Amino acid sequence: MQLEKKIIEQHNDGLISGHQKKFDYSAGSVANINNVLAKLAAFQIAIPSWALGTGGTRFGRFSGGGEPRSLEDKMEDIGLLHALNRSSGAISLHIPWDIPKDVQAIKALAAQYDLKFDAVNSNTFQDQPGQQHSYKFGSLQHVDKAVRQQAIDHNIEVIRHGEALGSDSLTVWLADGSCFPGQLNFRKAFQNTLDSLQQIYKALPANWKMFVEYKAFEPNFYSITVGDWGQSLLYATKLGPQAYTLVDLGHHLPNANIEQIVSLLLMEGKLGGFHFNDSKYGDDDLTTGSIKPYQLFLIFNELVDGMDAKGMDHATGLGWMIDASHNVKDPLEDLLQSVEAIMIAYAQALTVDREALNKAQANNDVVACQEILQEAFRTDVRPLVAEARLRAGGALAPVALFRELKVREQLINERGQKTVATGL
Ligand code: LRH
Ligand code: MN
Repeated sequence: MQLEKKIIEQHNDGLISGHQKKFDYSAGSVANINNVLAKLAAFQIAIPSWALGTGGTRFGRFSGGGEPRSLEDKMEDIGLLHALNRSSGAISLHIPWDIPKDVQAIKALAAQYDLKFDAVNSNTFQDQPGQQHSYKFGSLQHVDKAVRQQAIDHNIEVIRHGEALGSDSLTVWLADGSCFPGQLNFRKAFQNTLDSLQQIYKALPANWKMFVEYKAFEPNFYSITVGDWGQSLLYATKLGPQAYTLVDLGHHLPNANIEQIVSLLLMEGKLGGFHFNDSKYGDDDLTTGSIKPYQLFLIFNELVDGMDAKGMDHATGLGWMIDASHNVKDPLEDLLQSVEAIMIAYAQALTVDREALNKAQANNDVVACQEILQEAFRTDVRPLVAEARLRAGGALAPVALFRELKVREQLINERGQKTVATGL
């Protein structure tokens, strides 16, 4: 379903006067408004190919219908999101869930929907049909060299798929670890994993990055071999300059100070990118900003401060990706809400009065520090995000238009009620 420009213009015409009032008011309190709008327009968030269908848990899965049947359908859905909000201009593929049958056709489709290929993701956390060695007891950490080699070969194959599509980064998330004390020799597991990652690192094209994604627990529940930011940083540092850490917001133990982790990884030049989502307990993969919007703002506050300190371009300096799973929401509406929450947190961080904050910090004026930060967090920047979207040809109210057009109903008519998308 390709969204015509005139449909979006008609939608905007109906909302423009209300929007203009709100925008004029908000813009009035923002110092460098055109710079903020330009940065918002340039900021693109990659949509995970594995999160366009209904997710589920071991207790149940409740499909909403009209799910993508193929990579082509997935690109059509992301193309629709991008047409609505002009901030979803990239797709992150997961291999083997999304192996392109016809690379040239897929690249042509990407151009048609104005989509780029972000990081490609390997998968050594599931056994594929006909696979010689099982990953039950791990992959790159495995005690058996043959299993490790199988996993190394898979990651190199993923790089080749990415190269063919024009991607320039590989995300390696390992479920490897143990479920019981005594099951694993931590030092051998680390060394096997490092040796294996070094084999994969050697296969990286010169301009590629490798993102080492850490996670505290699940599906192993006693230890994970890349279990936290420190371990991921250790691997990335030992691997070399093309290796970085990847921060999935849901992969931390309760109450972890993620914004502090982000500021230090950025300072060290070893922060590669993000998997945005939200959670209250574990790796819940909920809508970004739906549970802890202040934490999301604080993370972007550290990102803007740290990237400016390094002279990094906000839009291209790091990998901006969503990683979510939709149990009760329409997958596309959920993704529209996640992108909106990320853009709002970024816009709020861009409006922080950094000079005043630095001065207050230098004076240990704790109250003033909080006042300055929360002034930005409590500023309604939604009209700024909407204005950037409007100027980029997007819809003023993406979720409302998605519903007005009865997109899900149309997809169910086209694809059926029972289609199941590959992915989580
Ligand atoms: C692991 C993870 C990883 C993906 C998977 C789909 O929890 O966050 O990034 O490979 O989800
Ligand atoms: Mn992730």
